[in-house]
Amino acid sequence: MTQSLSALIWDVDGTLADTERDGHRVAFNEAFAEAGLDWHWSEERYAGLLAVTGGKERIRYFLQQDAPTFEPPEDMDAFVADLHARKTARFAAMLAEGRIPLRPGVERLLQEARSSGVRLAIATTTSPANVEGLLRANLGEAAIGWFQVIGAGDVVPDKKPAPDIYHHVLEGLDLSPAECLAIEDSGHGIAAARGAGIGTVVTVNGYTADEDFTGALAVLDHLGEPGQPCRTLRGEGPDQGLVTLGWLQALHERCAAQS
Ligand code: XBP
Ligand code: MG
Repeated sequence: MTQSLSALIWDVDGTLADTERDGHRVAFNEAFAEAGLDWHWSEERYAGLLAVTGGKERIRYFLQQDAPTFEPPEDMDAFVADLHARKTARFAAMLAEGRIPLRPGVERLLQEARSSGVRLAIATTTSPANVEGLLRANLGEAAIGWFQVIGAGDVVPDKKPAPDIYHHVLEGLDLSPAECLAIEDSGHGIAAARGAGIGTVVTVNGYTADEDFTGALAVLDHLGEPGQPCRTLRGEGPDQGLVTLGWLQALHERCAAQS
């Protein structure tokens, strides 16, 4: 007997919203300027830095790659933590100004899930404050409560592509991987979800379109809206270019039947 779809587990950066190029990257650069550092992450350089998940980890990776002789004014942990806190404050301001909208189809699908009793959760590398800020700015304060579990940031030791954050969320939901589907945008993301045994639908973005999505149930350019159909890049896509809850439930059933 195949299990029905009980929960949708959402990634945040690149999935709920296109946050990297015009959000996090800009906030990092503003934080560097605020700290009196002459560093600047261009769109191209940031593409390379996305090889590492986690903002603090990404600063360290940049230092290793681009400024190996850089001597921080204080111990490196404190320096990185301070810089990242400045960046998070800048990002929060951008969110509050409404500069980071949700991607096509996200709000529609969240509402469909809510009205059908399919549970919602989040599995992300970014900090909890960024998740709440994004939801609050785009859907209102109450939307934070729509998600039964918000697994974010440093709550787990190893970040994506490690499956830890998905294990954490499954535990919080008290569900098995087979009862869930994940929605992700990146190679690291699908590796994490698949590592936890969760079927995954991918919506790519400008930074992730060419990444490795081995094992994806479907790879799309977004979730689609009436009048703005999504394109199927790999696997089987939804009719009329609209990812609906019904389509996800059918996809989940087919995938459960095959496994
Ligand atoms: C993607 C990430 C995050 C963000 C920056 O997260 O790697 O680190 O780039 O956010 P997701 P922080 O799992 O949602 O795709 O600076 O808060 O880490
Ligand atoms: Mg992502």
